[in-house]
Amino acid sequence: MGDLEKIIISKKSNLKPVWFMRQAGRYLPEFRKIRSENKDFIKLCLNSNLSSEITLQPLKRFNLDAAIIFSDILMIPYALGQSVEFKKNLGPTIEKFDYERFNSIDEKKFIEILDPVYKAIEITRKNLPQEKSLISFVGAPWTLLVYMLNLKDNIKKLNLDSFKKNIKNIDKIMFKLNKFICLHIEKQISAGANLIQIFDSWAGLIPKDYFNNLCIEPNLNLVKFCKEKKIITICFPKGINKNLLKFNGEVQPDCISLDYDVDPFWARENLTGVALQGGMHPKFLLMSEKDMLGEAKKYLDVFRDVPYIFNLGHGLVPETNPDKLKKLVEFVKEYK
Ligand code: 1CP
Repeated sequence: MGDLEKIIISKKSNLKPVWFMRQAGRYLPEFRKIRSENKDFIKLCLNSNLSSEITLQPLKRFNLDAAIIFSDILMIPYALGQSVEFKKNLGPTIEKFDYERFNSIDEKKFIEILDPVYKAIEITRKNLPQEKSLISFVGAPWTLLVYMLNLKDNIKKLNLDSFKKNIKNIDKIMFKLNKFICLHIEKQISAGANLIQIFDSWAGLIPKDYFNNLCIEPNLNLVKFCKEKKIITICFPKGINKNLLKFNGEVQPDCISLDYDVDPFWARENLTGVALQGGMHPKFLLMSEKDMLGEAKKYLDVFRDVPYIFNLGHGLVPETNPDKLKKLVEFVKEYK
């Protein structure tokens, strides 16, 4: 068992494991090399050997406690019939949602399309030392919907009365998404992943009146499913700030990943009975070493006596210098 699982299950505070969101990514020259030779991002995610190699790249450089499988939350919409394209520096472009096509995909077809992801997990687990954890992940239903239905720019136009009318078949879409996200979780765990992070990266966009329906309930459904299967969960509902108190009380995941807007002192006092992770702003890795380590010390001091996994408040940015990251990992490892 890796330190991540130990800390989450036994709520020990003497271990301070470390890993980073987007630790496999564009700030690493060895990733950029593979990426430049593989222009189609989805195809790259579906190349089990390369995806496994990319997953392990940061662990060759840094003394990290976990690997996170190189994939994307948008693999689910892709397997549910929507084509996805990643244009340089633009983020993902997704084909217009087609309900009939979405509805026509069954479990067999879905698993067939995503099988290379499960193979990549198998290969990676075999090549990863026993004491290192392998994290798999999914996007939460709301965050997937933001991409699938292109909601990011239209969010202000939505209001409580119009939402259900505006988005035809929303209940059916949510139902099917939940089912297929659970399936993807289960298949990733069977393939050898040790825990699941649920990314609700756009939870902060949810209008207040929908918070229960679109954040609490869908995350609760996923966490309940995982608990039944004894799967460890880390939830990352980004941007909900003090609503984390309600989230923790009602969803009760094993671990909550904090974003950079959450006050760490507030989190320590208010988010109890749960392991905590992350929080430090990724921009500190672009500052002087003194500023970066000073901020890291702040988080380590605040969470000294609680179960805490060192990480950031969001993913590493492409401008991050790998040597700086190495210093940060060493600092966390030496912290007493
Ligand atoms: O052009 C490139 O090289 C692609 C950049 C890239 C990478 C390296 C994308 C496109 N996805 C990934 C991998 C990825 N995505 C991982 C790999 C494991 C690791 O962390 O090292 C993970 C966990 C994700 C998850 C993901 N994808 C999230 C949730 C986390 C977050 O950042 O909030 C989201 C929102 C996505 C969508 C996505 N995929 C890629 C981009 C640039 C985005 C975000 C676009 C946006 O801001 O809307």
